[in-house]
Parts: sequence; C-alpha cells; structure tokens
Amino acid sequence: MRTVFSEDHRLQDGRSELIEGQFVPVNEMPRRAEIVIDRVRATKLGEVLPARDFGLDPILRVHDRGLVGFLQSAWDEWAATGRTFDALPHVWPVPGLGRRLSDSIDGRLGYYAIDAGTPIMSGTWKAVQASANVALTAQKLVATGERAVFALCRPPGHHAGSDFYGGYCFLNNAGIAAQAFLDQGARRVAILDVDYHHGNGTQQMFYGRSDVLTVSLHADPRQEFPYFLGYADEIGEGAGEGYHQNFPLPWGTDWRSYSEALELAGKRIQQCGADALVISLGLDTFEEDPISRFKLRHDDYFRLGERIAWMDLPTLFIMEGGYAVEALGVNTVNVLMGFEQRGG
Ligand code: OKP
Ligand code: ZN
Repeated sequence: MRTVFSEDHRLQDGRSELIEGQFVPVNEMPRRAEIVIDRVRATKLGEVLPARDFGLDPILRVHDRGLVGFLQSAWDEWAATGRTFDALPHVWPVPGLGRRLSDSIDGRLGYYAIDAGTPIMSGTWKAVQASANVALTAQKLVATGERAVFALCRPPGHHAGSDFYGGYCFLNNAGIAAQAFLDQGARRVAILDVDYHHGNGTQQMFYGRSDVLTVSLHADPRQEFPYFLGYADEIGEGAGEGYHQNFPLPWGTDWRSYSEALELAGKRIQQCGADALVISLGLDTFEEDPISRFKLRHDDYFRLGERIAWMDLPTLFIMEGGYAVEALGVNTVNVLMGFEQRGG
C-alpha cells in the first residue's frame, strides 16, 4: 500500500492545551507523524509519495468560507495584538446568548473553536493545508484505481465541521476526501470512523445527506469528549435519515465487544451501495493510550484491518488520533498490514 505524507505537518507544534484545569504539553505532537512514517518505511509497507497542491476549492466544498478565512488569518490577527504564545479561545457562545462574529480575535476564536485544546500558531495554516492536500492526493490515487492508499494526515480532522474547529482538528480531511470522490463521479461514499473519540465534525458535515454514509465507533459521549454529540439515537435527518450511525461504547471496551460493533458497522457499510470507503483511522483505542480508556492491543489492529478489507471497497485510510506515541507506528501499520493480509 502506498502512503502520502508531507513534512509540513511539523509546522503544527503547539505548546500547551487545557486539560483538567491545567495547561499541559500537547498530546497532538509532531513526533506522532514521524513515528508512523518511520514504521511505514521500516516495514516496507510501500512507496511514500509527497502531497500535491489542490488549492482551496475542494476544501470549500465542505467548509464554510468564514472558517477557512479565519484559519488563514487567525495567527496574524493574534500576533498583531503583541501576543507570542499559541492562540487559544477562552470564551464561547452558548444558545440564547447571541452568536455575533466579533471584530476581536478573542471573540472570533471562541466563535469558531469548540474547545481550548487546539492551539493556533504561525505555521498552523500551512500544516493544515498540507494535511488536506495529503488526503486529496491519496484520494485521487484511490479514485483512479488503487485498491487502498494511506493518507498520513497531521493535524487530524474528524472534529472539524463545516464551520467549526477543535479537538486538535482544523479541517476535516476525511470529509474533504469523501466530497472529492463524489465530485469525481462516485454516487455514494461511506466514512467509517474508528478513532476513540466521536467524529462530531464528520457527523455534522453530512448529517442531512444520503450520498455520504457516516458510521462511527467511539467512546460514549456520556463519558468522553466531545460530550454533546455521538449518541446512538442520532441517525441523520431529512434526506440523510438512516445515513448516520453511532456506536457509543463504554470505558474498558476490549476487542471482544469492539469487534461486535465493528461487525454491525461493516454490514451497514456493505449494504449501502458505496463506491468508496474512507476510514478515519484513530489508534487511540489502544490500551496504553494516555487520554483514552479502551483496551485494544497491538494484534487487534491486524483484525481491524482485515475486517475493513472484507468490506471490499476502494479504501482511503486517513490518519486521525492516537497518543501512545511510541506504539503509534506499530499499531497504525498493523491495521494497514492486516488489510493487506500481511502478518499478524
Ligand atoms: C482528537 B482525536 C481529555 C481532553 C480531551 C480533546 C481530545 C481530542 C482528540 N481530558 N481533549 O479524536 O484523537
Ligand atoms: Zn481521538
């Protein structure tokens, strides 16, 4: 399997995020991508290709122009006030108290961000655009006949919606790629999100549409970020009714119960008539993940890859989360090798 990768991911290098009332070093760090690309090379998974530039058009097919413009200028607006630390919001609109777009950078950060864990710095936009270009470069290879391609995206994307960012995500790489498949002639695309956290951005983006089936396995939002969305009764609305499915799973979930939900997710995807499959590939379901509480083990990731292969669709893997950094390369590539029936 070929991998698409850009070194520009390193430009997203936040200093801190707000967790449990404290500013702590970021979990979503450049080393994550380095350890994955090292493992791809060490295992000879396949050729590694650079990203091509697709410009803003495919991004604007699923994202609001206001959000994109904000991400492009946010650091300059922040730095213009004399600040040198990463840009983070500290105030948010809530229903009933207005949602005006302020002239102030602090008002604008809170308008577009969903959390205080997603720092913006001078290189953020360049890294974010490179990540989307990695996804689009890989998407094009799948659309033109490759069985499967790995887009080693960083920063991740599944918490970014049409007009919001957060959860370490700025643009929704999986959503951008799914829309690109449709724009190139696919009639339906399925997105399967196996990150530990619910892909709230992906759900929001396609919730009213039947041309993108979105299915997510994740920690129950009663217990975990992003808290406000990701419940089992959310099934899509209007034309999209029946084209979204959530599998919220409790803390402590291991492969035995995870694989039962995966089986149901796989059946739903196989019967929807999709022309392509996009996997939001998060490895934070791993038993040693520092911010998560599922119990998947190294070898389970081969089985995950195998089950995805049985779905029997042209497949685009998009890198999402995974914070047990030293194990991230092995776990990620185990999924891809399981898919290819190599090892395990
Ligand atoms: C991004 B992805 C936990 C703080 C949670 C946000 C987690 C974002 C995960 N105490 N912060 O889905 O891996
Ligand atoms: Zn996650």
